[in-house]
Amino acid sequence: MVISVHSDGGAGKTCLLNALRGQPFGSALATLPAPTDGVNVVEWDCVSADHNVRFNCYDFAGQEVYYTTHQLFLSAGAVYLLVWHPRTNVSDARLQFWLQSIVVRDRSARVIVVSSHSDENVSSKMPLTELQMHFPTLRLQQLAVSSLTGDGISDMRSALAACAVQAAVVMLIRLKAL
Ligand SMILES: Nc1nc2c(ncn2[C@@H]2O[C@H](COP(=O)(O)OP(=O)(O)O)[C@@H](O)[C@H]2O)c(=O)[nH]1
Ligand SMILES: [Mg+2]
Repeated sequence: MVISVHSDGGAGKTCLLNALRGQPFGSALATLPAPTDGVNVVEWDCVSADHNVRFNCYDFAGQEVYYTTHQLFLSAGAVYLLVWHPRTNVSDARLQFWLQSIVVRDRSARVIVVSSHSDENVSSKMPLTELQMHFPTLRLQQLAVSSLTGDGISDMRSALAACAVQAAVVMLIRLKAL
């Protein structure tokens, strides 16, 4: 199963993937280029309360020069993480831009919109209802996390594993229908 992680640069994608994979905060910033250059692909065995799932995680560069190439990597059935730093204005974070780039590839994609940096206690006014109205075919949910303190990370593992299981069931049903 694929996790595809998107946002403008500096929102916290790489730190989030490290936190999900149980790596100490800042550790992989030492081993990975920061900001991420191009795309990093890492394998992760996600162990959550209910399911164990092996993910290939695509950590994309936020730099503008790469935005169009992201399209090449978006695969149907993937789980998408759209990371947003709540200190950034919602329109500046261009959530609609990223969702549009996902929906053209996979109209019923599962997308978790992630408010990062929850340790900074900035109130996050996530317009999820509005986004859902703009993109009615996407399956949107939101979570808040801190990769620094680990807050919300375990919930995110469970949410990702649940999304992966749902996606696998849908694929099986489609295969059986062939
Ligand atoms: N306080 C805090 N800082 C974070 C958190 N996540 C990332 N950062 C910092 O935000 C900056 C950008 O993070 P990074 O993961 O490289 O962003 P990316 O460009 O989206 O991959 C780095 O300086 C991180 O140390 C977090 O949850 N809390
Ligand atoms: Mg990065």
